[in-house]
Amino acid sequence: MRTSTLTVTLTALAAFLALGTGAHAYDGGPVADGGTISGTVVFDGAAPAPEKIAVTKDKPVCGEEKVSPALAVGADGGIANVVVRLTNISKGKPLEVPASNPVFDQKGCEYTPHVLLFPAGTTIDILNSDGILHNVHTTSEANTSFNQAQPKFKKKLQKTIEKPEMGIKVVCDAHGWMSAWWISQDHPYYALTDAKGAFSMGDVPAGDYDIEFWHETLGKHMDKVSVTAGGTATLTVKMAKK
Ligand SMILES: [Cu+2]
Repeated sequence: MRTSTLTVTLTALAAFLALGTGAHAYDGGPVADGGTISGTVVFDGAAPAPEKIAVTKDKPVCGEEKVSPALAVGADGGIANVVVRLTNISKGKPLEVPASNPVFDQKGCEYTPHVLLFPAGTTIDILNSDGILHNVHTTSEANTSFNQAQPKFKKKLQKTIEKPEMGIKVVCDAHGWMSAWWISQDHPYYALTDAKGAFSMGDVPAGDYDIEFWHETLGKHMDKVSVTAGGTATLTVKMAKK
């Protein structure tokens, strides 16, 4: 009697703990006859002029002026650097850490790329292509934040981001205009819009999905998309200033 009560209690406790940690294992494997989700994210309204920032330090390397990378709207209204991801997928192609590390470079006192997407567990090669001191300062919640100086002789740092996290902000305390975002994923169905606002993700199992669009200054937009076997679902999404 006492043993079975304990067993029931422990089972309930285990279920409670699993809920409490938000554990939702993603199940990766072969996808047969998957579909594609592609589309464009466009700015709703007249495209704002790119914001310019006067350089106050290290001008021989950084230049006189920088264009803010925060909101880049192309000629046809397409918005670059929008993170697109499915939010309710639990099964599909495997999530694999890239065979070669993604590169995050500091060149001309700018980060390239401005938004970097990668699977959780990825090691990032952080380069300093400038002959001056930068520091890499991240603000994380799920992962460990770090703030590391990268002098001109330290051409490469490596950091592994172990856990999924949407939106790790990266800044340089020496150059206030430098900023970037790292997005660490818990499944492989994500994409980043290009300079024309276009994105595409493939091998999506047929089904109905919630799809999220996130931009650092425009916020979040949620939508729904239905994928058929071997088909292509096309979305056009508008995002506006909040
Ligand atoms: Cu810097």
